[in-house]
Amino acid sequence: MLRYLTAGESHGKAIVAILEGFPAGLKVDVNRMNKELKRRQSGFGRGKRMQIESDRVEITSGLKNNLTLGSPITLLIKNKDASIESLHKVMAARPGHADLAGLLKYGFTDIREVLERASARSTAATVSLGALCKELLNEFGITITSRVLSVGGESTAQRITAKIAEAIKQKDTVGGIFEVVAKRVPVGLGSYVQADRRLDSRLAGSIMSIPGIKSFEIGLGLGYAVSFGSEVHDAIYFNKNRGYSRMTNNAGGIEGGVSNGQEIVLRACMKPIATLMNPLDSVNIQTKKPAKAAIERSDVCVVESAGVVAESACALVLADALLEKFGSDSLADIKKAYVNYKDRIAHA
Ligand code: EPS
Repeated sequence: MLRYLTAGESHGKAIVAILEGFPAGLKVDVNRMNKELKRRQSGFGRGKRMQIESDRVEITSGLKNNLTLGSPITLLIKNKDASIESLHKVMAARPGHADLAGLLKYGFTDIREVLERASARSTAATVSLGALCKELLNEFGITITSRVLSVGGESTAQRITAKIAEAIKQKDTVGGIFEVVAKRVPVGLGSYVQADRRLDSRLAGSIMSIPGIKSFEIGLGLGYAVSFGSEVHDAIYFNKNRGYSRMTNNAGGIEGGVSNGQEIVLRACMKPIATLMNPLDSVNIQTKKPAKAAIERSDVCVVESAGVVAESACALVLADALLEKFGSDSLADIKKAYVNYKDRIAHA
């Protein structure tokens, strides 16, 4: 079982992740992992923090000569802005942020204590974990990519840029929809036999854990609600050379909670960032008097970055499901089991 924990405050010393259950014998390309971290920081609409940080991962355990040891892997990303001890108090909760619920839950008197950990800065840890899982998936030819489908209801590149520019001008923020596609995922990952083994529920949980994600769908998703079964289920064909095939992929690569060998297609909606430079009504948590919500340095649009984070969330689930199916100790053993299985499927 692949397990992980992350730690770190947005302006603390570092963001950290520990990954356990990762096999021995994988050669890790840290430069390639750092490219993933850089992708997370990119996109039109990111805030000033992205100009301060240039996230780079240090692997401080579980690796020798760039080869994984099978022991827990520690991933560390140092924060350049580590000013947590001197930052000002935050007194008016931002609608849409964890501010108010977190304040009440933990009994704080300063919203700063909430937003430091509730910050999407934690997604740097997710991406470092996902980058490592991508290194493993890469050994099996599995790739995961993402793209922005729409921002603020606009879907062409030009209109999306204009929409984000408008949000910047209006001191507002804007959300949107992104898509994640995983290619060459073998048939048979996940299972229909138990709720917590279903690949779709695991992907949903992983993607919904990304801050700001408000909806998630697989394949045709909500589109299933307006169609007849005959119009949307992917008919099955067989050819001696190619084996089983489909002409469509409305299922998004998953049937009955099991990968079916088609591309896995996921979509999610990232809400507009909660920090508005022209803030909404809120309340001062000390005086209880009306106040405008706090203004913190923030982003305007992070749909592209959210897609990169979701690739990692997806990579974590697929790597876990792959290890569950083919073994998890030694990469050489896993590869043998994988080849055997592929051979059986090819002759099924
Ligand atoms: C982020 C770092 C944060 C924010 C953003 C994401 O840094 P700072 O608060 O110092 O500007 O830019 O987080 C949020 C907007 C949020 O609401 O959590 C990052 O590294 O992605």
